[in-house]
Amino acid sequence: MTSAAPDQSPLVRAAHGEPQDPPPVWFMRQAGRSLPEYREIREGTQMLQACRTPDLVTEITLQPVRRHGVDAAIFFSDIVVPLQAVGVDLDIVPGTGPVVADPIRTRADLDRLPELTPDQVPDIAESVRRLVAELGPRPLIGFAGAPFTLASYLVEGGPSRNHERTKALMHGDPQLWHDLCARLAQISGEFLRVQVEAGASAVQLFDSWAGALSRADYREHVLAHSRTALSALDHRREVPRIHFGVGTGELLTDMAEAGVDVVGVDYRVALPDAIDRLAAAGHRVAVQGNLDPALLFAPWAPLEQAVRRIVAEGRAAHGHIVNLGHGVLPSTDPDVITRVVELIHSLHD
Ligand code: 1CP
Repeated sequence: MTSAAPDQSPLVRAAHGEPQDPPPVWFMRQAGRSLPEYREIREGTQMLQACRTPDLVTEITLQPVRRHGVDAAIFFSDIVVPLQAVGVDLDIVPGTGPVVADPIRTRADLDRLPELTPDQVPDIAESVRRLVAELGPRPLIGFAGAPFTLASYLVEGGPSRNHERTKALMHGDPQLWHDLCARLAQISGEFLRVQVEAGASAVQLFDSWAGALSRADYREHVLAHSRTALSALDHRREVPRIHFGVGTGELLTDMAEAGVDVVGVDYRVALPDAIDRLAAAGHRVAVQGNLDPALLFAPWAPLEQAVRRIVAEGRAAHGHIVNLGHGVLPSTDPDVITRVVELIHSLHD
């Protein structure tokens, strides 16, 4: 299934606009609570502690690759790891997500947020190097959170449905907002650069909550900062960049402007519509997606039909990477995921 080197792998080729037959497949949140072996190895270790322990990061990243035979590994970490590395007092609370002790809402708060330097994350480079050695021809996807999504956690102090304090800051003090996002673009870009310099073959920038924004707000307050984060990799243009957000059907063409090779499509948008929108706006980019994660709970017949449809629809794109439209849900039956991977790998044009 995989060729000699990760930079020649189906995933990297598809990301650079060369359609693959069958298309490569991986799943957002493929590591994690859906796997019994993950629950077992995480027992007694806090999430952030696990993310900073190379033995655990290596093992947890490899678990879904071994079990499902997916075409890429995604580095086991979290978008808030670099924030903690620069000194932000935060925790990942089980069942909730990231919680920040002192939210950032004023200029004085921002002054407490330093830039990220590689010496703050030597363990990240170490984990990536070990993984690349273990994975052989299979690519490792590095990742980071985009400035808007990181800002939302820092300003709200934790997960948020409406992002109201974040939007209040964006509109109430645009200068402070831009300065905050510029700092986060440095942190995010540096976190990506560390992973790529250590051997990651592709990256994904998660702007998970960008779908909460209007196009006007996205373009005025967010897009340039995501572009800055990705520009940290401009010297390594052979490393493809994937950009994903939830509920971003209205923003797909704007997100494509951030300097990306692949646009992630969530399950609310039909893949042909996403492909048409991107092409009509003049973007020659690949697409990733977009099976509804809840369909993994449906009987096999409708699930198989949906998978076959998505693979067929993706053949019209400048490269297609099969994925879910958001992450694997924790109670998903892992055997269903394995079966979906086997099906995709059997689908020749
Ligand atoms: O103890 C646990 O198992 C906690 C659950 C968990 C896990 C497994 C969290 C807390 N993070 C992670 C790992 C993680 N986070 C990965 C692993 C690699 C893989 O995909 O296999 C990745 C890519 C992330 C990235 C991440 N963290 C995002 C972007 C992706 C997305 O889902 O949109 C976001 C938004 C976060 C924040 C976060 N961390 C954890 C949770 C539960 C959340 C979301 C909280 C919220 O709803 O706001």
